[in-house]
Amino acid sequence: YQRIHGSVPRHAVRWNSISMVQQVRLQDIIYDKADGEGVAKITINRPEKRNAFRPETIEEIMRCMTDARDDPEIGVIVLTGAGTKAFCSGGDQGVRGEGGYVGPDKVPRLNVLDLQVQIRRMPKPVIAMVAGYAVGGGNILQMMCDITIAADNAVFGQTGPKVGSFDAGYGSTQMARLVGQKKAREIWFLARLYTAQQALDMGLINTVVPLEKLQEETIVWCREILRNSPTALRVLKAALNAAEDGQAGLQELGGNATLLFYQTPEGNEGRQAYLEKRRPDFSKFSRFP
Ligand code: S0N
Repeated sequence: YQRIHGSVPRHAVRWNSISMVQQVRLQDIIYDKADGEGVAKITINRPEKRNAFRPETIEEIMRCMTDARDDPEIGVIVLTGAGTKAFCSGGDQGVRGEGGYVGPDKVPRLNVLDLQVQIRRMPKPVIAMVAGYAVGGGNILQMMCDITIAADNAVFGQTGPKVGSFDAGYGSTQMARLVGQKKAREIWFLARLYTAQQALDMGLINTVVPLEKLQEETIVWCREILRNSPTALRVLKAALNAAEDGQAGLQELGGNATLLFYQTPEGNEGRQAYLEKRRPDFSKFSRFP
């Protein structure tokens, strides 16, 4: 073995410490927070490409999603596209290379998959506000959102099999959960486009409103959600995910149990005892039936 592969070098490694990570100026998206509303809005801003995403677009959306998640003032996140012609037309075929979509660093990526997971795990509701085309990876993004509000000009569908791409992850499985196995196979195998009303009828989206009412109706839904208990919403989302996400889903739901437990006197007794270097006294806490 040694003769063929040689020995592995054993010299000491030199670590270069990095104390700052890059800040990104938003180019492909617009990020807004509504005054005093608790709503953040992320708008894909490439209307000349029907809001197709490239790696930088996804990177920027993910940063803003993280910001909105960490902002205690934000309770709902709206994902949308600039203009009225498209929500998102999927991956930018102009930068598709071998192995993924290529950004300025020349590395091919499928980082939209990371965004799908981020939306899935977001502990706040994410609403897709869809005008125009939601096709390919754009349809998958709207499917990953908790709620979809569509304008009456919206069009949905998968184009992958026509352009040599597919999403065999959430893009297939989440679709089947939403519309059923037969319909999901039809959508993927025939790669047809569907009107907003057809999408509503098959359970792909939540509601259809006139285009000119899209923003207004979305804000009404946001306000209605924001009246409700944030903890109830986050645990319900985790529970709905957990039923389908296996160990990852249980981890998310379990995290919520820990979050709640940390807010109880029983949880705090353990921490306090450790800090005070004494034995914890859990005797006063009930053992519920
Ligand atoms: C959206 C369509 C139907 C709109 O038609 P319309 O209104 O007639 O406009 P066009 O004249 O066709 O388009 C206007 C300009 O925009 C450009 N453009 C549109 N879409 C794209 C795109 N996706 N990529 C690059 N450019 C786009 C047009 O080229 C045109 O530009 P000019 O004026 O310069 O010619 C229609 O545009 C359409 O069908 N678009 C293509 C839709 C499509 O096939 N999308 C890709 C599907 N695949 C994916 O999304 C894969 C995504 C992915 O990364 C992935 C990978 C692994 C696992 C999962 C996924 C995932 O799906 O998320």
